[in-house]
Amino acid sequence: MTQTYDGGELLIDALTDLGVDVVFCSSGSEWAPAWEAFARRQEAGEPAPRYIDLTHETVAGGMATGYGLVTRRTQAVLLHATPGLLQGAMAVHGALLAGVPMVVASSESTTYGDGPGQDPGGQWYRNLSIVGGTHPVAQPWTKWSQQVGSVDVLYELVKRTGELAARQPAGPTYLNVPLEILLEETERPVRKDVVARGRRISAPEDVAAVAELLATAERPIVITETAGREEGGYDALIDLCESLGIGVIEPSSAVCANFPKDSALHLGGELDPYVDEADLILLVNCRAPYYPPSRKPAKAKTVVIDEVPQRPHVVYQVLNADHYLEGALPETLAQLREATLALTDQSAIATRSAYFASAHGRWATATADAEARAAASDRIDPVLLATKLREIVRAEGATVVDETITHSRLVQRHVGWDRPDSYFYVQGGLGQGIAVALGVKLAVQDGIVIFTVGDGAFLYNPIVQSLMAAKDLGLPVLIVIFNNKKYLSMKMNHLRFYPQGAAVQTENHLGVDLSTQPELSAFAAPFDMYHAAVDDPAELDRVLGEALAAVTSGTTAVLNVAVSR
Ligand SMILES: Cc1ncc(C[n+]2csc(CCOP(=O)(O)OP(=O)(O)O)c2C)c(N)n1
Repeated sequence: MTQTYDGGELLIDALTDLGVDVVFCSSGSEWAPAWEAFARRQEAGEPAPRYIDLTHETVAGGMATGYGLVTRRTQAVLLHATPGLLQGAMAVHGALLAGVPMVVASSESTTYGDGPGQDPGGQWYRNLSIVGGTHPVAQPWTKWSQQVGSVDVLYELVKRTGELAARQPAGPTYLNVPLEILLEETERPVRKDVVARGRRISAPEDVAAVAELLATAERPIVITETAGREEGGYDALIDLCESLGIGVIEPSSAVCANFPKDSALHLGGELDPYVDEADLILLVNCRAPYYPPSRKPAKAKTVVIDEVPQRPHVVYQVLNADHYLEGALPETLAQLREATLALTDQSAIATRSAYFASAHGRWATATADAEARAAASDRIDPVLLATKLREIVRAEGATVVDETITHSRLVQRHVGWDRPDSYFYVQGGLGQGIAVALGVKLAVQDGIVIFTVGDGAFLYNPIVQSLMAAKDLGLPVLIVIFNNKKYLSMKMNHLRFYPQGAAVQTENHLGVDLSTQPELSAFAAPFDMYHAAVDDPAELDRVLGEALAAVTSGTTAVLNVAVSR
């Protein structure tokens, strides 16, 4: 066995020192030096991140996103040159939206076989190269993108790439590592582990100004999309709102569990009528509260609480702030709570809490009414399916990964959540969801993961490659397809623009029909996974029970549920 130390060894050392514990790879010939380093370390019993081979870039990127959402660690994804990067681009963009720190790397030769050192192979000269290099390709959908110029800077540059990814707003960064640099023999670097990032706190006078507003407000509400994404954010938001009597809205743009749905302060997902009744609105990690963006609350002052409120990757953003608090989220919420408690009398808090409790009661009653109506249907209403899934989530402490479209509001409402990190909406383009669910499963280990998806989105997924990963890596997931045999969202949008148009008149809805789809659960058959199709409400409990039992015993289950809408 050769014992040389080269760029491949150095890359693995740098990723290790960044705290990366899993490397997700979709193969390309540039990774031979990394594979050598892994193989040598595995043989020698030396510590190294776990290495995972995936057969599609979307699966590699999506799994890293799911794993990063739960672990909050910096991820590493190895792709192939420009083609692999382009194939993986949607998943990397998804990581950008989901705020997952991730080092993405691929290669572009800069010497094409005419340089000194080892020959990288003719494919770079003949096939793979792109004018300008791969790093400008990645630049628009990553936080930062760069090419490595020499093996002498590789160690520190990989670490810098990871450190940048982990800073707020966290997200993917990209490094173009030419193969000849990975092949080059080099000195071992002086190694140093990357430590946790420092946390910011808000200036006390900024907090005091907001505390004064909050102490005297009669109808203060929080609107949040991603408070729960920060470590400790979910609990800090509960502490703030429960001790001060603040109502909470998680709008349909909320993408993770931020606040318990059964709290008496939870007002649901609709902004009306609360936004216009409110006299103070705290936008807590909420990058796009209103639509249209220029909609303004009738009378409320707005406090924006977010470590980086102006998200650089968001093109157009209207926050309408009267105050900003830009410290780390849990710390800032705790500071605000302390400062406001000292100024607020308990009777005012009780009055606010009682008002929001009755509003929550109306929302809970409407939720229960919708569930009763769904249970009375002779077909499987999607609300019934969501309600049944809630029973599993509560009983098993399961985590939901959601890639539904028209059903996402009802999944959020009727499956709901009562714990941090128990719900993740798949952000970005369709087709990454199974991979994200697998990454979440890799992180939660023995916990149950339920993946909810429409039939259209399911068909966008690299199904074969994702199920293969589920089987090979021992990551059983309960996949539940809300199947309405169409892209309902496309039809709804079309009708919004052309309510009496040619498509309606002629009953010719292009871009919608999926009625020729094969039996979707059958994709599980070659993998010996549990699979079933169901369209009878009376059968739903049985198949859900069987599917859950299969997952508990270690086998992925694909359940194709014909829903009524
Ligand atoms: C990669 C990608 N391509 C296309 C789209 C556009 N798109 C959004 S929703 C949708 C249809 C989803 O269908 P389905 O999952 O069955 O959900 P439904 O609309 O029926 O609720 C499509 C094609 C997208 N979001 N991402």
